[in-house]
Amino acid sequence: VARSFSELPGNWRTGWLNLFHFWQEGGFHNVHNIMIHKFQKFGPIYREKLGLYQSVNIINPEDAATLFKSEGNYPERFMVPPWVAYRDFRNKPYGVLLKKGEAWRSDRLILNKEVLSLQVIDCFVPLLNEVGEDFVKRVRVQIEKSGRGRWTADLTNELFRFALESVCNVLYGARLGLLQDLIDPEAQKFIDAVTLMFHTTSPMLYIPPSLLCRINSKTWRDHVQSWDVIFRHADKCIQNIYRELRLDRKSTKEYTGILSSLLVQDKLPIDDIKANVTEMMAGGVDTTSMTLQWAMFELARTPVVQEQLRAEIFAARQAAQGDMLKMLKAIRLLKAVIKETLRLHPVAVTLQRYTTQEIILQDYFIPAKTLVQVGIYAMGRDPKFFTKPELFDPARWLKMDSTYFRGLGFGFGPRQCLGRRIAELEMQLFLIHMLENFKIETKRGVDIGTKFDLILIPDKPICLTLRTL
Ligand code: HEM
Ligand code: 2DC
Repeated sequence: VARSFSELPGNWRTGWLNLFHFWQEGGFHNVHNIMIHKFQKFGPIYREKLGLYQSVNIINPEDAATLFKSEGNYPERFMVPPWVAYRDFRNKPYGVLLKKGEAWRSDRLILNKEVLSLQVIDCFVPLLNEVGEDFVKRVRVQIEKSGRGRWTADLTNELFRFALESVCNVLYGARLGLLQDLIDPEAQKFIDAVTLMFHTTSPMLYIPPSLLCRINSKTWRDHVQSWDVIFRHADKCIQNIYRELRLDRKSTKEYTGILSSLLVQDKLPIDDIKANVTEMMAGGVDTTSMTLQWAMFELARTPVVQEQLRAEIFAARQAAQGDMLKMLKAIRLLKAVIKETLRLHPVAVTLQRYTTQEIILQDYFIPAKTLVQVGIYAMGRDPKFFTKPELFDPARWLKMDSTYFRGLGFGFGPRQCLGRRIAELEMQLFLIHMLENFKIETKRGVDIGTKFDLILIPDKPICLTLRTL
């Protein structure tokens, strides 16, 4: 018979003391390393308490499977307190990110059809493809300017602009022009606001929403201002499309983006459409751009893999004869490159679910309504689940005995990432165009670590060189 919940290893009896230790260990930027350390100390399951929040943490793919198979039709993850607090403070509606129960499920089913389903994602390909091509043009201009056949830079902001341009093209069916030299300052303000919003979230992660606005700290004020900019700018973009649609300026045949589909369908109230489109616009900037930056960095450090990938892309291009949909079906290694990048550099340090019934993990009873976190960053770097985890070896995904519950970068099940298909296509098309045109290089021996800023990001600027092939 399994052991009881109170027998779980970990220092879960002293919540505030733990928060203090956590803080001392540089915790707010080091969550991912502290977790690895705890799994080493306590084994594959431990219980912890930070401030008021209790959780059980697991690392084993089999345990993740047990958790997700029991999640039911209304899975709930940890609700990031400052995000909830902002919406309550300003009286803004929730989108799927923060909704629960039936309200979440009905929104989510409508959105899935427009954002995730196989029928609709083919429509995204031309929209994302043109943004990828424009990024290449922009790099070419920079290379010509340098007069040396190469361009060396920290691409962070360039990639933010690429990512926002991409997600807006599928949301609104319209270009914002962010890959030109002079861009709308409002768009840059939006980009900076999303980064600041994430950055100010992490220190407030374990403070309950009800307390947050009352303390009125600088972090909270910055956080509110960031969301204000995000909501205001998204609202402007949405209004533009709404107006155009009412004037009926758009043709009815061509695909004109997620927002117009949702408006024309009229299944979701306008406030819910707005809330969800705003979440997607904000969720589409730092996530894909950081993943692409890591992917290019890893490809630069492993030229052999870069050459294999380029060969696959050239062959796929040849075979597809200009048919992009066909080409995307012939790039197995590229898809593995993205999985491998997310293994070493996941955006989310953990996946979380509240249990809906009692389950058994590692022979311990876990009661219903417990927050269980799957440490996907720790899992991706553990030799028990990936041989030689430190190696960037995308081909491992094509030859592994089992990838069972190991590729969890976008989460799992009905609550998985809503933007997954957009993100995957956007990243595939970007890398196709970049590898067809440039060699990606980086200085040898520069080690880049990871920093927790709510999402995981590089701990220092990554400098890349793009060289004309
Ligand atoms: C949720 C990862 C890009 C919008 C999530 C979750 C993860 C994730 C791990 C939680 C899933 C779970 O709990 O099972 C990523 C990664 C991305 C990415 C790795 C890119 C590399 C995007 C993009 C969008 C987006 C481009 C917008 C179009 C969302 C939303 C949710 C979500 C709205 C909440 C869904 C819900 O609660 O129903 N993402 N994401 N993400 N993501 Fe993404
Ligand atoms: C952060 O302990 C660490 O995709 C916490 O596009 C647990 C936690 C809960 C939810 C996670 C969050 C972490 C990281 C960022 C995620 C978020 C769910 C969605 C969000 C993974 C792991 C993200 C980046 C969305 C954000 C959309 C938003 C800007 C509107």
